[in-house]
Amino acid sequence: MLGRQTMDHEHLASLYRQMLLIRRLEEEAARAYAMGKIGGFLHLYIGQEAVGVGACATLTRDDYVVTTYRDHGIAIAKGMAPGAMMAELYGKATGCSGGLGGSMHMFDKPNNMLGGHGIIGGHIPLGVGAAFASKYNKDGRVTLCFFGDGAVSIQGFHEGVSLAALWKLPIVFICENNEYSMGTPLSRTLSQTDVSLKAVGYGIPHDRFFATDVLEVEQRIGQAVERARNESMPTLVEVRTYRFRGHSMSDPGKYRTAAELEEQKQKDPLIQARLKLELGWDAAKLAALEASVEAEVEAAVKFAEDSPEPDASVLEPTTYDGPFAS
Ligand SMILES: Cc1ncc(C[n+]2csc(CCOP(=O)(O)OP(=O)(O)O)c2C)c(N)n1
Ligand SMILES: [Mg+2]
Repeated sequence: MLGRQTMDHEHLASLYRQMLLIRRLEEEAARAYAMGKIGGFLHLYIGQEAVGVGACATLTRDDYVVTTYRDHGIAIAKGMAPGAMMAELYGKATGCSGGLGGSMHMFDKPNNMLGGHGIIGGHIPLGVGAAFASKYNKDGRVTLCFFGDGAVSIQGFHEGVSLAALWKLPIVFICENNEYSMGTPLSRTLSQTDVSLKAVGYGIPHDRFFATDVLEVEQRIGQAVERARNESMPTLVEVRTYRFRGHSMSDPGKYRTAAELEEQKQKDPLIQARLKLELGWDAAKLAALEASVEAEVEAAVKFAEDSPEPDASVLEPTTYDGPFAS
């Protein structure tokens, strides 16, 4: 964000810690899912962590974030407690949505995490609405709106970007281009596979880069956030990334070769960040950081395991009065 000339290893370590925390939480979630402790859908963010972590590092707590169903990592990066995230996956009452939403509905009001949404592109106008409110109320907040490459052919994307451009709203649209929509490669869904160029049709700035280096993600998204905050001008940023797991837990990923997956894993942003820390940071500090992540993950799993199921009495008020209406 500050255009760091020399590498600030303490800062990189804090970003690495978040990426590692997300990776380990999701590995444990996958394990719990295989054991039948988590039900429904589970879309893992493994491989894409640098996007959410680098992007959210540019925000304040007041700023808004909204995303799709691949939301666990982004929620953690926006400040959600790991226990609340894990308990939600377990469907427990202590989860961020009271255990009623599950994997696709990571909401966190105190951190202005506006969800987790299952309808492709449907949340993009919601993000635009949040940005409109910020401009109207002059509260100085910025909204980051994340979505997948599969969303850019959808009505909600075009309506959202069009209005944000017309009204010059403080929002950054972040397309996490992981090259696939479920099992369909980008080349079979888009005639123009440079997603960032969609911005030209709406007259807003755009950017496009690979999310290999979390510091670069922070710096490039930071430019767009500053533009939103200082000039109230939206930006469309296409961040090239890759998911190492299937679309969801039920996807064996047969539409891509083992060689392709292996090649992408060689560029794993988490490993890249760790290598930089190994070279330029204190080894004992790195070991302590990793041990603290393990302890935090273990505590989150224990919290979820030990938490109670939601009581049936919450169904009526949450259905008819709206969740957590107060
Ligand atoms: C409107 C709508 N159509 C279809 C679906 C089914 N669906 C769920 S995920 C998905 C693919 C989305 O791919 P992408 O936007 O690239 O996100 P990724 O899963 O790669 O993160 C589809 C088509 C849906 N949830 N919503
Ligand atoms: Mg995709």
